[in-house]
Amino acid sequence: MSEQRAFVGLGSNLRSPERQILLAFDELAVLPGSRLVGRSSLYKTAPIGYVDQPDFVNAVAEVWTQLSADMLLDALLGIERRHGRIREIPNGPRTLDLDVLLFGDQEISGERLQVPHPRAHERAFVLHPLVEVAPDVEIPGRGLARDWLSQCADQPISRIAEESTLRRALGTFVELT
Ligand code: PH2
Ligand code: MG
Ligand code: MG
Repeated sequence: MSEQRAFVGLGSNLRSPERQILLAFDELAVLPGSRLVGRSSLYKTAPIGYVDQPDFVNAVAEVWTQLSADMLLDALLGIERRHGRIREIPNGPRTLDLDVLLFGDQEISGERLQVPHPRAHERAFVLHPLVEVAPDVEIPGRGLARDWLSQCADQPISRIAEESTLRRALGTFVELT
């Protein structure tokens, strides 16, 4: 079975964002037909787009998967639902957002899925964790992800801690839903 190297963006700004992200990593680790091979640090980031909302916690996961991009998206939407995601304001506050950022070198422009994520290359909250887990990764059609970092230097972002450190600090989790 052939595997694709996919990158998933994680974001949360409601109901203990750090815990939402760490729990989502655990759920990504048991995705069928997939291997979670990389987890970025967690980053605190200022909201981009709709700005009247709390700061986000963002991260990126590297997943090698036998799923199709569509099946991966379905699995991610399932995880979002389990975190109580309710879609109200577009780009507004959310308990958990999971986006397919990259799927191998594929370019997909469907109704429900656009890959590479159309705004990935212009967002610090995507690029910093992405380059942390995959320093040489390319965004198809855009070139090296790291070469875009300087263009979003004005977007506030700070690394909170490595995942393992945060886990120790926050302890064992109870289900959030
Ligand atoms: N997600 C958005 C819109 N704006 N801003 C930050 N900092 N982090 C996000 O994950 C984010 C955002 C839409 O998905
Ligand atoms: Mg998003
Ligand atoms: Mg999304």
